[in-house]
Amino acid sequence: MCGLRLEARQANRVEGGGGGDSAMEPVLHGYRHSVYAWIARLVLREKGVAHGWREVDPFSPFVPDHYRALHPFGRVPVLVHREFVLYETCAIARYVDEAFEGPALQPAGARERARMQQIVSIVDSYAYRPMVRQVYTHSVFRPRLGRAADPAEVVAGLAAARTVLGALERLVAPPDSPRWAPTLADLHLAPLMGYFADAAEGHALLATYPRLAAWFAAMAAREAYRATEPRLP
Ligand SMILES: N[C@@H](CCC(=O)N[C@@H](CS)C(=O)NCC(=O)O)C(=O)O
Repeated sequence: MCGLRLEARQANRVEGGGGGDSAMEPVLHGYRHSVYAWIARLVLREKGVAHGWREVDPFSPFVPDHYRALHPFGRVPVLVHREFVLYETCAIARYVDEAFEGPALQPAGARERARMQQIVSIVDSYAYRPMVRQVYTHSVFRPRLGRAADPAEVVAGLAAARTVLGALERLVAPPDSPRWAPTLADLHLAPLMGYFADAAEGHALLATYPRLAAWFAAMAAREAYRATEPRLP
């Protein structure tokens, strides 16, 4: 089941390792541009879990009823593993780490696990909206797709991002030892930071937080990050 293999896409299926029975593999329902779907794909990749993919656009007015049956809030992602249906990215990440073979993505100690959960919670509670929905969406995503963007959203997002980056500067553990291995906190934060740093303003602001910038450079260089990074048209 485990063992990382270079990405090979087939129709709506992603091979990750093991070469096992595809009917037994989990299927991730997600949107190609979603940062939360990216987190789930990054966790699956780091864990070395082969998985299928079903594309669903949660922003479309036509989210199908069968998808709403999986996710009552109509968001992405959802993981379906045999009869087990799971939504909420932090729950998906923990399930993938605990239900499959592969490298451990959660530390053993109580304090280290608490720090990991703290960073995941900061991402969900304080970082996603300003850094992705305001800065990235209005500086990168909308302009590149030819859609209307609001520069005031970028300014407001950057202001809120300063508090987030200041907190994370004190909390992240840069990979400065050979025994360093990513945790679910790193894998939750890296896609969000990747989108934020894709904006020129975000990139410049991140550079003023040296520990966080070093941490992000190391995360962005990982094979799993590069293999799962979404591409805009
Ligand atoms: N708490 C959810 C958040 C997921 C989420 O907000 N996903 C976004 C895409 S990145 C979404 O589906 N947005 C659709 C919408 O806001 O209507 C999780 O952790 O999975």
